[in-house]
Amino acid sequence: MSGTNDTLMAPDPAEVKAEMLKIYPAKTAKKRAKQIILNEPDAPPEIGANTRTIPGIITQRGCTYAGCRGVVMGPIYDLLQITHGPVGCGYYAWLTRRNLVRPAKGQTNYLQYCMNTDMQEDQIIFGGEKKLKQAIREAYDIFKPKAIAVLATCPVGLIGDDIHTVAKQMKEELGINVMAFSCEGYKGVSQSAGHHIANNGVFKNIIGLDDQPDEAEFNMNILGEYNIGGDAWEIDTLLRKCGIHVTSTLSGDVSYDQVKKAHTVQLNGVMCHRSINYIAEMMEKKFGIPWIKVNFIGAEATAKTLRKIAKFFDSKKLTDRVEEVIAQEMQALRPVREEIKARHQGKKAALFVGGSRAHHYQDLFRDIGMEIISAGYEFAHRDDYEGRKVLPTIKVDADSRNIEELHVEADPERFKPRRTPEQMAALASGGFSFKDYEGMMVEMKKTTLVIDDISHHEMEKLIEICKPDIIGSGIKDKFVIEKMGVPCKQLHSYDYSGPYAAFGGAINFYREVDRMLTTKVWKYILPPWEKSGAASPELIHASKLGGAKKNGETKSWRKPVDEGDEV
Ligand code: CFM
Repeated sequence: MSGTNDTLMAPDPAEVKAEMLKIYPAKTAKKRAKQIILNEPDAPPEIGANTRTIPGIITQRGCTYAGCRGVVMGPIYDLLQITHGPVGCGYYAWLTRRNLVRPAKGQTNYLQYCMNTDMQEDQIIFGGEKKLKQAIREAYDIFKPKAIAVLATCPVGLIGDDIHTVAKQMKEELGINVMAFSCEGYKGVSQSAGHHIANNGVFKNIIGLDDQPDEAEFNMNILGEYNIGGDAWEIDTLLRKCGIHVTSTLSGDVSYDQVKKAHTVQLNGVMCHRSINYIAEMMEKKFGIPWIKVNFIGAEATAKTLRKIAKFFDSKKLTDRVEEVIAQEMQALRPVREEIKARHQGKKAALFVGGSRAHHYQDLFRDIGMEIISAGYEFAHRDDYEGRKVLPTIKVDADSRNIEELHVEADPERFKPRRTPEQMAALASGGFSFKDYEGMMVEMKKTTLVIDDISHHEMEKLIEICKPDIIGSGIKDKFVIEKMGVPCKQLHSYDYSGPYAAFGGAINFYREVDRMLTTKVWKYILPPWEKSGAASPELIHASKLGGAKKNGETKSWRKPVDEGDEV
């Protein structure tokens, strides 16, 4: 059972892989074999990623619309967003993700609204442009927003509604910024395509509209940070303590006006490489803003990131302050970490999350001495696994060709390198690197199983054979995992907890994992492989607890295992 080490063995990863593939038809097994890789940190082997999920396989992925509307656009809280499509598609538009906002007094916040054109059969047959125009007018009359975004769901593309022309016409009619996103759910193999479409739209339609920079000595953006459970607030508080100002967090608790001037900063820090690398790259080309990879998940990772940012700004004052803050924060964190580490050293975690967290959260588990036995993304690309060095070798297939690659050139007036060539050379010789995401695999142990777009079947096999003590994953598999007696930490929404970023967040995370690993509740769940020939789950539990029928009565299986146990 989970929570203890006694039954843990070290199964041969190659055998685990074979066992996972055994049940599949030959063609499926062949394809999945490319997505289940035994790691080689020194020279990460090629992994199959960002390819179509095989029909019939239960995947955790979402759709392109979810990636655009829900993930990247969603948190821009005063941009009025209208989903063009049937009403059911509006689901992802309404607080399904814990991207928290705390708009300042007097600021508008549309996050609690779900705006949808409610396409009916009529529009599917005769077209929905008229209804969309009406919806935009209606929304404008009621809310008088600064800007409106229209986001397409599948039928819009199928029937060929020209939402871009509608947006243009409405922009003229209303005199505000109206933009459209062709992010139909089927556009790509996952939500990843939706990130790219959103990046393009934000870059074309919002970034650069306001050239007035915030007044701050050290000024940067945090890109790819969505304030899940309050992470962006934790990061902002920490950076503020150090004296660093964040102009725009894309997109976490951010206003339309903040995004408009994102191009005025000196540096871009990229948290989630998968969802936002496009904007980072385009801002560098057009405006000359360099980007570095940052990671505020994990105490050691946070300290490393702060030092990297300080190095870029090259100021003694900032460097000293950063060291002071790290020392203070670590002093508070260390005793908690050590206490929890003592209880869980050597326990095993597996992580299957999205496009960046399956990497970042490894640091948090390692902070408390835990080992990562397997990890994988749902929809990341090869560069997120193997590092950006493989970018030139990634095959462009029909699915990726579907997504527009913007042609970006240096802005004739506004392009301004943030560092002189001499400064760049000095940074490089000091070991500083820009655009340097090395991916997940270099940081994982040799032969660790790296599994892309894991299926429910593979997850079950992994649990059955490798018996991890905890799994970090999402809502779609959380309860399947927990029914097998293994605690599952939701690393998308954090269940109802968080923040987990920066030092304060790390403490929250250690405590949460500690609670999950020490609770006795897992003793009451019998995983399927321990059941044998029993008639009902009640009976199995009753007999396991020594509570089988006594004098015609059945002892409740919910009774604690050990007398005196507190549950
Ligand atoms: Fe980036 Fe994200 Fe992620 Fe992502 Fe997501 Fe998310 Fe995620 Mo869920 S943007 S790739 S599309 S870090 S919603 S905040 S948790 S799958 S790992």
